Amino acid sequence: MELKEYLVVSEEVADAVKKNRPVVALESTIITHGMPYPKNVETALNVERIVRENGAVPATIAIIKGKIVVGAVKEQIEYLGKEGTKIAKASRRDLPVLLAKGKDGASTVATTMIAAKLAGIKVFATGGIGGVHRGAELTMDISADLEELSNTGVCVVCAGCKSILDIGLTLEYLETKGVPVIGYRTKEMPAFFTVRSGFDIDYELESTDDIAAVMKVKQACNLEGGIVVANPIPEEYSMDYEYISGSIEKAVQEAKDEGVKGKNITPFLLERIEQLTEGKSLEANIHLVYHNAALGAAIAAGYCKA
Ligand code: PSU
Ligand code: MN
Repeated sequence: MELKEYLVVSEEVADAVKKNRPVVALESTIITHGMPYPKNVETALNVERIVRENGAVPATIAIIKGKIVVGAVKEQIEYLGKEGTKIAKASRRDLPVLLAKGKDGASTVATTMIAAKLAGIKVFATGGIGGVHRGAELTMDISADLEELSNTGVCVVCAGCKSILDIGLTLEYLETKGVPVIGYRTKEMPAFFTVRSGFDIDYELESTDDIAAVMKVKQACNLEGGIVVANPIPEEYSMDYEYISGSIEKAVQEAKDEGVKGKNITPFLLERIEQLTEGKSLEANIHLVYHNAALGAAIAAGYCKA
């Protein structure tokens, strides 16, 4: 068995990688588990368009019928969006089983990083990364995304992480694992729906070329692993801190009461928060993903010319 039996890279993406042109990887769990149909498909296609408008080739990643697809086409994105949570959420541990069984899977941040690296893609844009869950000192629920960031050399552009997680512990974990966290024009870790979280980050960089330079140096020095670029949601879409915190607290309590665990927690919380905010969280979510797609394309372009 060889990798090429399991990895299908679209011609456009393969060609761009070969010619050192900017490419941005995109995940599919955000489509299947992060947003409802049909907004999920509409958003995924808009994200691809935004990446293109900003000078890069989009590469939506998913596991389809036992293949890691890098550069999914519109029909595949529609399929993922319609099937939604019927498709398995696929993190690192799920990948070999789904591939061996010829099944479908939605790539999380971890799996998208793995696939991006296999395809030679350096930049990946998404909404939020997984992290250390609240109460992890008892549940040990720590996303495999953090381990992947420690090992896999891809730059992940996100709007921080949601306060469904313990943001402080997530930052501690990233520090332990040697993952640089860079604030794009901010010194504060953004909390997904809000610009602020109350947690400082060590490095603020002002330009995409500065970020590309960090990526290049990291690679030159054989410092394995990824980079987190935290890009705050645009002010005009940032939600009221008290309002969103109230909804998150309520959703977290419900998850506890209903005994929701493991990989089901994040999708459960996302859906409940959307209901509790009457769809306002979804609008914020969509806009921050667009914002990250544009920044990801600019970083990828900076990397290619550096
Ligand atoms: N956070 C979000 N939206 C998401 C996810 C996280 O705000 O859709 C998804 C991403 O795919 C992420 C995954 O990689 O959930 C993390 O899940 P877990 O905590 O089970 O590793
Ligand atoms: Mn988990």
